[in-house]
Amino acid sequence: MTALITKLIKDELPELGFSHFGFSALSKPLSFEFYQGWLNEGLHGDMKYLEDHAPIKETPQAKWPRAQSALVFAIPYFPHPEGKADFPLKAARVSLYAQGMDYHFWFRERMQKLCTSLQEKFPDEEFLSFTDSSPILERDLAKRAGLGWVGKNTCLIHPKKGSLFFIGEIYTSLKMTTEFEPVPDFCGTCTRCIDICPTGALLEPRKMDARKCISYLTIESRTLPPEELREKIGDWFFGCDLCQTVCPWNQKVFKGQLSIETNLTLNEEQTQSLTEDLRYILSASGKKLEKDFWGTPLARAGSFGLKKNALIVAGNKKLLPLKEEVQKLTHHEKLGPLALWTLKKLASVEPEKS
Ligand code: B12
Ligand code: SF4
Ligand code: SF4
Repeated sequence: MTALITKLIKDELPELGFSHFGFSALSKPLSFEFYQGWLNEGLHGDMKYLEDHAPIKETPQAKWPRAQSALVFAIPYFPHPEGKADFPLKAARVSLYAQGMDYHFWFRERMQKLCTSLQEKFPDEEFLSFTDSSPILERDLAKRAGLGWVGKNTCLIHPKKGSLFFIGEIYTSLKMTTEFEPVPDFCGTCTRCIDICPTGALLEPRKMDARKCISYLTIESRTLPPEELREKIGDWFFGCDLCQTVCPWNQKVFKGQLSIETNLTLNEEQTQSLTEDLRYILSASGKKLEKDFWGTPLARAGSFGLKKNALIVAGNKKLLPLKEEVQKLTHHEKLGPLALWTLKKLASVEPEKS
């Protein structure tokens, strides 16, 4: 049966865009105690749902009683497989995974197609597809299914594919016999990811303080970032890729295509494009932003999140032409204090009036 399923998946693999896959029995995650300790230390910040998910992550059958095994899939996001032709930003720095349509929709749809084929072959069995948002410790599961090792940057890395891929899984009532060898840890003595992280979010190998991660601060958090972290966010408008782009395993796979500049050096034209991007974000209505970013990961941040990120980048890049737009936000109920911070940064470059 395992051979039959492997063939079925392999036949559909190229069409569905999966780069690699594996199987794992569905049992308590090997790193569950690590996860629980991480939560106990409060390193998840405001992501309260990660606490609520813990019991189901520990015992998947508590929610899905028939589930016995998981088929685990990876889809690379660089280059982005589902681009958006009219992506509203030209120069603002957006992490690679977000430069297209939101994978929560299209990745699941692709797995759903596979579920339909599997269901036809095994009508009495159950097949359920998930990616990201369900109570599943996905990196642990993918590691057990042989999709890669957990690097010191906390990401799952494959020696031939790098780490720029999403993870998704199909839970099934079928009992699969695992035939995938675990991928050994190839980090060795390297510490490049820990060294480059601008905010010091990687506390030690494989342990992140999410409250300090730029991805958390620009995507997940619904509050203003602490003042001491604002400068460190640099020019990242949405997410951050540095601890992955610096990784030699990604450098090897994506030769010369990945930036490791903590702050991009922009020429005059690029600076103007960035200014226009941020002017649009700072002045657009919530409705307009919602419409323009619909279906992309940026929609998750909402109008508050996008304007918050624009204020930080405007301040860090000292974009003086945005002064008027920033000024208007000083009266905003939640963004006001941040707009004042940005104005202070802009004042430091303003030529003195005689
Ligand atoms: C919350 C979350 C975040 C948080 C916290 C990230 C983190 N590192 O914990 C924030 C918002 C910061 C984030 C950022 C990003 N995320 Co995210 N995120 C998640 C989510 C929803 C839960 C992760 C979680 O539970 N974290 C808690 C920690 C403790 O668990 P973990 O990192 O998942 O895995 C740990 C254990 O497996 C453990 N482990 C495993 N084996 C072993 C063995 C030993 C001995 C030890 C000690 C530990 C250990 O080590 C891992 C690292 O601590 C998952 C989806 C999911 N359902 O799992 C996506 C997920 C992890 N994110 C993903 C992505 C793509 C990103 C970003 C690249 C997006 C971006 N560019 O901005 C960044 C990457 C930053 C980074 N270095 O991790 C992918 C990762 C793909 C991959 N190849 O690894 C996932 C799987 C989503 C998906 N379905 O594709 N994310
Ligand atoms: S994504 Fe950026 S901020 Fe987060 S741990 Fe990696 S380098 Fe640090
Ligand atoms: S940068 Fe080095 S230490 Fe970090 S994940 Fe890559 S190989 Fe491992």
